[in-house]
Amino acid sequence: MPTVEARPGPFTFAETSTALLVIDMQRDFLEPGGFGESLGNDVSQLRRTIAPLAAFMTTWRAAGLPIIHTREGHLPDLSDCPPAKLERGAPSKRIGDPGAFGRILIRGEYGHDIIDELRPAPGEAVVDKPGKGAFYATELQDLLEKGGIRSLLVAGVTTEVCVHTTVREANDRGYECLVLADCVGSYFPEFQRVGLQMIAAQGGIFGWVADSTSVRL
Ligand code: TIU
Repeated sequence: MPTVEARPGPFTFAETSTALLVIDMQRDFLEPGGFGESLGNDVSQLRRTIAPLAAFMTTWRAAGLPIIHTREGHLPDLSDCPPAKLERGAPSKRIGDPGAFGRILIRGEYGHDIIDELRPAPGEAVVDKPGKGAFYATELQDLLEKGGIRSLLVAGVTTEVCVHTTVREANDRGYECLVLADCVGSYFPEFQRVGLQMIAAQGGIFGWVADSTSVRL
């Protein structure tokens, strides 16, 4: 069983019961012109995660271990999008509005899909979620139970929003989570730093944190 030198202490996982969970590495969050930028964010802050995560996914796949991808987005009729979420963002650049990559954060649109660099391999699960957390209104828990998964290595964007919500939810459900610091990103450097501290503080209040290079299979 690999042990990772993590914060606040060693994280040990069994390869047979661990999945890599890659959160929302979608064009709408990472590419200029997408939803993330429409909210006034600097997408370049997220793009530093792409190279380390691509390398880690290659290693993880080579070991024959499972990857689960998520995508945040909504049905074309927006019936699964709460009003307050719809009203966010600059006028005419809100969820469902036409953007550079199709309708913003709508399932089936080009911008909603995962960036080319991190495209899911055939057979890897892709979980579509309407919320920030990956458990709410999705099949994720069922997938994990059927796969016998007890631990998660977590990557993706954004650290303080969808990654945090998902890791908190996973922790409450009994999954042990190691967040890969170099493979999660925030639009805000301060939130990245504090977001990671929040996970590992208080003896690892809802998880562990380490760089992907610390994981040796
Ligand atoms: N805006 C922001 O920081 N994040 C999101 O809207 N979604 C995710 O974090 N995936």
